[in-house]
Amino acid sequence: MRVAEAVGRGLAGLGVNTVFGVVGSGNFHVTNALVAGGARFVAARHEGGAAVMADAWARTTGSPGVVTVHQGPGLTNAMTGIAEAAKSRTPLLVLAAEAPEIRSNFHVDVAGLAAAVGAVPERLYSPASALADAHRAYATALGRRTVILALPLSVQGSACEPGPVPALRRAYPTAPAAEAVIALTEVLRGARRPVFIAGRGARGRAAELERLAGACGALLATSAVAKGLFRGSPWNLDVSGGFATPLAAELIGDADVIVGWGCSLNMWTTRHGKLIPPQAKLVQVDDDPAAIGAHRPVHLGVPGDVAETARAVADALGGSASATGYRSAEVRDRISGQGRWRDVAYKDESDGERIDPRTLSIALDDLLPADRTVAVDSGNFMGYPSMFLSVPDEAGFCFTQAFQSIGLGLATAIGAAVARPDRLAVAALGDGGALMGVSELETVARLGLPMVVVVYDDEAYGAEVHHFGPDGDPLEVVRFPPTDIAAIGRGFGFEGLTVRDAADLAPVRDWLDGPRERPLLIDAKVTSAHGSWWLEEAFRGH
Ligand SMILES: Cc1ncc(C[n+]2csc(CCOP(=O)(O)OP(=O)(O)O)c2C)c(N)n1
Repeated sequence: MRVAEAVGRGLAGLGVNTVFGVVGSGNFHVTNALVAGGARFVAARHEGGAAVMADAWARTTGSPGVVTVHQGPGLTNAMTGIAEAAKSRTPLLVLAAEAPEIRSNFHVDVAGLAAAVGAVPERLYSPASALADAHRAYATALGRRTVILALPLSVQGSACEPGPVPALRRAYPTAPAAEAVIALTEVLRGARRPVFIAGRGARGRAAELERLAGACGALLATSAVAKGLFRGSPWNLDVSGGFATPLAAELIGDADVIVGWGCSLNMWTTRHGKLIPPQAKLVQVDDDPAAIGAHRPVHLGVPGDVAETARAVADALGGSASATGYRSAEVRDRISGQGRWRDVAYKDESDGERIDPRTLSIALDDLLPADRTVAVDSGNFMGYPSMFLSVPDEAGFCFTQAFQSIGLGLATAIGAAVARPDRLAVAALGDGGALMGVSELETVARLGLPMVVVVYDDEAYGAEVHHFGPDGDPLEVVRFPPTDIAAIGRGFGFEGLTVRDAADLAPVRDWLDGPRERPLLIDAKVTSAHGSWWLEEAFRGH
């Protein structure tokens, strides 16, 4: 058997059941071997899209994503998606064909590319070690790393004797130290207004955190990437950071203890620290000790798994303990009345020609089924869908924004849709991001995904317009003539709808009630008189 086939079959044997990619001569055999081993192959139209789809699939399923690319340009095309995954600590395995000969026109320094974006470089060293190499690369990815496994063409084409694939070593969650549990219990026992901010590392651990929060009277918030985690709790403040409601910002700002759970507490989540009151004790729980204190100095750092730590501290507080803490009837009523962005009054700036993005988002929130996955691209518009579209749980929000690249939103929605075909995928894009990632519209149509793509179309790189406009800088370089994006969608096989007014959304109802055989693209011509209020905050990070 050739190495390429043994590696593909071996990875399928480890449980790889879905692979994204663009196939060329260098990854043809390994991809087909994965398919022969039982995996589904999802063809993307651009490797950047393929990498992002695999990333979003991994975030949505919790299992490592796999993407396969051709040597040279196949890998360089995928690099932005790989960088996003690496910065997000997505478990992702990139199967990258490699032309190691220095004179090959396909040659690139694969390990150098991996290192440059924070991914782990791995390779098939020889026919004899190939299966063990692939096994090691997959196990590393499983430990929440993005791994680029170089597949040298000469090794791939060599014969090998594939032995049995060893089972993956089971990993157990890290228990917190007993002293740390005592220290955190003491902090929470003394807390009068505690707030929990849960991040990516808390996904899937809402039950343990809600139990502990009940025992100490804490309010619940998340970072953007964990939006949806506490959906349904009357104590849910939703997202902390740039997207926080005025009420969430006020209540977090009055906290006396803030505990970050699997949350880096970075500049986005804390509004550059402004959301964290100076008098509050800041605690961070994370299974990666290097994450503790990385962005903000903390009063107490607890290395440990989020669920294990929450369980241990709840037990220490007293199994069925329940404290009032921050959970007064008044706070509950305020959250219920003002806890969502749509509860905040605003002046509708729609003018018949262009729709206010808030009005658009609220109307879509009402129209679209609650069982949805929302994926958001980057740009001035990005807060509107993030803040106004509710999601059913943390798997219902896919936010590939660690690298702050535009153009990833559509592929994100595809990966999430493949992972959760039971939910309606909603891709929320700016016109700039939509046109950058446009090739994957064909993938949506070809796969028959019942997706709604909403383009917040201001005919500009609005983020730049609103950033530089107030200084009187020339803006021709960031403005564009109108594009009929609905017609572009139709060309790819979508139903296309242009929206200038809330009434123009009526066909969305018909589409939802129909067979949804073709995906729907909504080109919403949005108002753009001024920048969004979270944008200024975002630009402070530049
Ligand atoms: C790959 C990449 N190129 C450039 C940028 C800089 N940038 C940030 S937002 C933005 C404009 C995005 O325009 P659009 O998608 O239409 O959304 P809008 O800001 O208009 O809401 C640009 C060019 C980026 N973040 N990523």
